[in-house]
Amino acid sequence: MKSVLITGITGQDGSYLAELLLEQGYEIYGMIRRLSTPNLSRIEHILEKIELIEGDLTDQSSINNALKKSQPNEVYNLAAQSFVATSWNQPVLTGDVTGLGTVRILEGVRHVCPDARFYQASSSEMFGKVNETPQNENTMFYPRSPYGFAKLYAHWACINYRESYGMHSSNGILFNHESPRRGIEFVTRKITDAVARIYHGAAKELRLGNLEAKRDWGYAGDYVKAMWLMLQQKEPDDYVVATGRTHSVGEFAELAFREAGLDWKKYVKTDAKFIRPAEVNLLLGDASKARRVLGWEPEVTFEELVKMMVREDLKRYEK
Ligand code: NAP
Ligand code: G4F
Repeated sequence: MKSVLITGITGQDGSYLAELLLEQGYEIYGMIRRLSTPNLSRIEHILEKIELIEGDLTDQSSINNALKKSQPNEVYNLAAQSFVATSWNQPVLTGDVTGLGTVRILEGVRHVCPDARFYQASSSEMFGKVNETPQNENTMFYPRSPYGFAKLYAHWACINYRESYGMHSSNGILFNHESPRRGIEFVTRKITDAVARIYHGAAKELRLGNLEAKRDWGYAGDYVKAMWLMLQQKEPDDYVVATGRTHSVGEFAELAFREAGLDWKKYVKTDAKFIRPAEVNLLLGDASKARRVLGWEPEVTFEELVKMMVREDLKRYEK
């Protein structure tokens, strides 16, 4: 039986990836950090089928211990300080976890299990102030936040460990992907959660920042399949994973409110508090390499994604 270590297993992607790999028959180990209240809600339904190991991306010995204990054939590094807005408030922590944390785990793999295949959660945020549209694996990087430049450092670390030590390390340059399990501070979930609260009379308005920003939004359940496919290839490589369609924050809000029979214009207010020091205005990915080499295709459309998220939040508030 193949064994796998997932960092960030308590996050959105970690939970979907763990479900996928359980279906594939993997023995699953997840690295979790100590919190005052455990954050296991996304993996509650599979807790009996996986093993959790305490560890933190800022702590080398706990990472090494997790690798020794799990003896993984595959390692998925999904853990990060992943919220772009917070990265301006906590730039050093973001660099430590999201950037250096990746080097710590690469070092761990190099010493403890050098034959393990490694996946790095790279990000379309690295394209930042985009140099061309759509963005592909050869597009120049121009990060626009401490999160963006921490991910870029991690991205290049992954490539350098591949080239220096012959490690099977791949970067998935994933564009935004969402789901009903998306953290509540990210704009899509903030919107669908607010739609449900407004619908049920628990809120009167929704305050957002830049409504013009455009993102290539896909479904997280589809994107974790691409991660797994990357590690099944003979050779490690880097891949853009995206839908090839882009929509503005305003369009997302309009559709989400409409799904609940509400007019978004009546409820959405703009608030300077949510405007970022520097913005990534437009992301649109070209995933033709992933399609060609991995045979990967997104299955859930933008409209289906919005509907799925709104319906789940409406159900949650009904309860
Ligand atoms: P997420 O829901 O925010 O999950 C992040 C995970 O990292 C959580 O499990 C969190 O643990 C863990 N973590 C945070 N700090 C840690 C630390 N110091 N040590 C160990 N674990 C730590 O993120 P996601 O949306 O699933 O994204 C997964 C990865 O893909 C992230 O690296 C993200 O930056 C990257 N990415 C995401 C997208 C996207 O659109 N979702 C796109 C491109 C790249 P707690 O539960 O304890 O907080
Ligand atoms: O949902 P967001 O916070 O996601 P963002 O910044 O694009 O980052 C996400 O995707 C990246 C991939 O490109 C990941 F690497 C990263 O980990 C994360 O998952 O914001 C999306 C857009 C931004 O342009 C933001 O300025 O929505 C705009 N926005 C407008 N009002 C808002 C709000 N974002 C948030 N979070 N909250 C608002 O009120």
